[in-house]
Amino acid sequence: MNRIQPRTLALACATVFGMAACGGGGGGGDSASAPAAGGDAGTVLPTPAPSPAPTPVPTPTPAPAPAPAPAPVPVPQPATLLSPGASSKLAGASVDFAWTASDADGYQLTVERAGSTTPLFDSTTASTRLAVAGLPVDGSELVVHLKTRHGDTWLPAIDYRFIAAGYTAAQSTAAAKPWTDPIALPLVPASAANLPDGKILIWSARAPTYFGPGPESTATYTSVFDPVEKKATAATAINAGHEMFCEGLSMLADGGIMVSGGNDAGQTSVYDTTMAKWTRSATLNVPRAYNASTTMSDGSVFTVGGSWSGGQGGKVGEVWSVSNKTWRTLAGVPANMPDASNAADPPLNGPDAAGVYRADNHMWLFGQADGWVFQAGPSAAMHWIDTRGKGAIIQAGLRGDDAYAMTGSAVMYDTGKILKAGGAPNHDSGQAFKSAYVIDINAGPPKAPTVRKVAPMAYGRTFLNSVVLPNGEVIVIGGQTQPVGFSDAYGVLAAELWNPITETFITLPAMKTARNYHSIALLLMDGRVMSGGGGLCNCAGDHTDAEIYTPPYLLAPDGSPAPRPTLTAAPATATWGETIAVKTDRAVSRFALVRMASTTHSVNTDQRRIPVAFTGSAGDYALSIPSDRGMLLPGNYMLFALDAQGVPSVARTVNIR
Ligand SMILES: [Cu+2]
Repeated sequence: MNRIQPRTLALACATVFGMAACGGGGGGGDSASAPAAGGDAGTVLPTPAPSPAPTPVPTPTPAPAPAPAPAPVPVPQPATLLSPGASSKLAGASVDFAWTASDADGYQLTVERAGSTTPLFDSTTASTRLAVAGLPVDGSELVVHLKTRHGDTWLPAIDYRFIAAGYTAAQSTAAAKPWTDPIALPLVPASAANLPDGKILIWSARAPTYFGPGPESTATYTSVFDPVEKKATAATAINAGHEMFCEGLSMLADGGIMVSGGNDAGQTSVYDTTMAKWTRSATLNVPRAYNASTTMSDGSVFTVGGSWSGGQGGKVGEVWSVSNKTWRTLAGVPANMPDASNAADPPLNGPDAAGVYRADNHMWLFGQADGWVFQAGPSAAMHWIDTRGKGAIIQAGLRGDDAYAMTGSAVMYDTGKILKAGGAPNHDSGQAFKSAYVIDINAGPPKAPTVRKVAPMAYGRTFLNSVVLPNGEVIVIGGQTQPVGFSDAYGVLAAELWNPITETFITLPAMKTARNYHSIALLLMDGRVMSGGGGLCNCAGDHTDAEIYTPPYLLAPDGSPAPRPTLTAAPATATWGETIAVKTDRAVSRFALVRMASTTHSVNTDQRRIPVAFTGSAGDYALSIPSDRGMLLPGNYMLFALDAQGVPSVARTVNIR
């Protein structure tokens, strides 16, 4: 280094060059400034003469020589993913992952489904790229862990999230035959319910294709449909003094099916699945039809609304007590309120053009814990209903910018998360809505839920049916772009499939038959979906048949039937908070409970899909049954296992109690 002694430099400045400015050099000791003086430390300067003697310059304290800089120790750096771009949607089942080199000795790439620790792919390499094949193409969420090894040390993984590619055309739109041909039934299934053996109980009204006055008086025609054999039993007129048509429907804790109200308005009937028999239950305090009902966490049932029969207005809430088997009126839960009260305290009823006759019909009710019920619509305002004591209605805010949406649908596709789709401005008129919303009630009662508007359906639909699949997807089926009762006009034949990760719909192939007013749809134990009925009018709109849809998740990417995991052992009953042992014939990635359901008139307050956390591997699993009785309502459930590709097993029936 060109290091100059400060004193030498100072003298040189003062005595030889007389540069006052040079004085500054004396105070420093900063070697960096020294060369600016231009002096050469090795030059011998001439002795100055004559006097005066130079003023001594104070000797500055020399700065300590800095310690030599330590040799840099390289800090091992983790590799970072270069492609695909983080959070992107993958292009297909095969993806090339590439990352930075980072002077490392090796890398480990692991791909998992979100929420699962069963790897879809797991490999180490010295290369900075890996081709991964066989990833799911169901639009689900995937997590990629990239680990880097320096010598013997693995650095912590860096995690990336991706959305799996969506279904291939062969799965979603070009499947060879996703819908069965229409399967003949002995009646119009205007109502239907899952039975614990996988069959479907269906019924019409006092005649197989007609309701209302007639010589059969109060009979109801019923049948049992076997979706595997594609056969239904002959229609049987059961005479429980109850025309179970346009009724409230709820699945009870023991799997029984409760029918409240209907065309003769005041009766309640229960189907006992063990005895395969209908029995008369307690009479309602308020006769009603087009009411909705929901089971609650203690097994009691709440119903409200229903001015279609038994007089208009005043269809106050009632609770059927599971302990004393009678109905109790809730004075604090009116189904409709005078218009004057509406602005500040919007009521349960909507502003239907037909008045309260329609406006208090078909509410979307979700039973919760401790006597609470969430009412998601069809009114624009949502409500929490407290069924304890005399009952109370608590405002839960508006459903975003959504309007009153009569005969739309609302389905709980994940714990506390509800997809609302479609509906119309009136029961019998207006253009049906395409819009969809996600409502999250996980904050619990009486807090207002969060609401997000999500991408709409391709078609406006009213009188539609929505069915949640074990993977959280929701199929919307049928319905009309304008409501016209007992008619195939304006019917939408193409179904749509909603993805809960991307929150978008894709359009599915069309069924053969319009399924509008008085149609039903239900999930089957084998993961397929039944769509049937429509009409019940002794007219051209009658459809005494059903079609069964095979959703894309049951197909391999090439459209062929996908290999399915099998649930080989599961208990028949389970209770909240319990850990149950379950066996499968291969490794699986997810488990879900889907509640068995009853449905009529686009209303299905039973179905809900509750994912189940688990531990274990390779076919032996311990499932943690959720402890929230309000989310996991009592009753029969379909337990599904889903493999890494998202293919569901055939379900096993588990009664939660
Ligand atoms: Cu009806």
